[in-house]
Amino acid sequence: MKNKTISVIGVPMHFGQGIGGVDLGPQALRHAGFIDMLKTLYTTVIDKGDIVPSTASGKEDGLQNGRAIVETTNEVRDQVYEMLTEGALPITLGGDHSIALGTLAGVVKHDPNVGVIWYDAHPDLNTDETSPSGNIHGMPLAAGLGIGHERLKSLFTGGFIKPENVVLIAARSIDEGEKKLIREHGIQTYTMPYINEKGMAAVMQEAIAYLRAKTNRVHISFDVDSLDAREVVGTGTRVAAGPTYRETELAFEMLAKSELITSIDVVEVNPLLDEQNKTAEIAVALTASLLGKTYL
Ligand code: 6HN
Ligand code: MN
Ligand code: MN
Ligand code: MN
Repeated sequence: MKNKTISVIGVPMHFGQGIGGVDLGPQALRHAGFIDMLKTLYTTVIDKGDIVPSTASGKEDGLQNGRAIVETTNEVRDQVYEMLTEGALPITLGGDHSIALGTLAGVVKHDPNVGVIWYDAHPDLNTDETSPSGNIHGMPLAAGLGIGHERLKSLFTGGFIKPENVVLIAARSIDEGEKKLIREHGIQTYTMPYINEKGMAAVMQEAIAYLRAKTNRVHISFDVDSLDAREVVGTGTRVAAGPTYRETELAFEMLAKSELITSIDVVEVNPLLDEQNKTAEIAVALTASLLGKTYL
């Protein structure tokens, strides 16, 4: 058993995209045994329950539900920041990926040099101007870097993430505006063809060495749509040709051994799209790997 305190907060919010049910993500993860899993690995697990999101605010100022998302993620930022100052490892359960506006704002307020792993089929580097959908769940990483709508950037009361401290893993659905941003800022991006060519172990070795050279604290934002579309039914924006459960388990075990991970998001689980809560179960098992579960 490890001694560090784990603190969990649920954010049952769906305003960052249009499909209902992702707001049931925290409940689905809890039903799949998320908290019990943590208790098998850590002596102190604090479940702070779920934040109550604001009510839908509609389209204002060019952002769909922008006000509701900013109000809700303000609270996420404050909670995550507080957990970090207390020395805990915060885990935030989504909800759609817009909740990462709050977690990124919280982790960077605590450590301006924090690293970020974006384990996702998508880079989530759109702005209100480049987004093909207008959905804010495709924008949190851009805002975290200080790019995009003022209203989203205003959450970052403790500064922005450094682009050189960000690593994208499993990206394979990348919009034109996102490509431009990745090139302009030289964001370290491990796309699927690169992972296929080198193998996941070599890629993770490279990613870990890259981050270790810059920081000793890394936030991982784990979007379950990172996994191959065939493996995760319960999520709203599935993409083919992704890493398998097995490859992701390997990647996360390597991250556990690196001892770099200091905060975690688990997002985009939608039990209404799922079969028998399997996506939540996979997310629970993979988070266990990330936290150092061993088989023997
Ligand atoms: N996610 N790039 C697309 C968009 O609408 O901006 C998809 C975003 C998906 C976001 O999965 O967190
Ligand atoms: Mn508060
Ligand atoms: Mn995402
Ligand atoms: Mn995604």
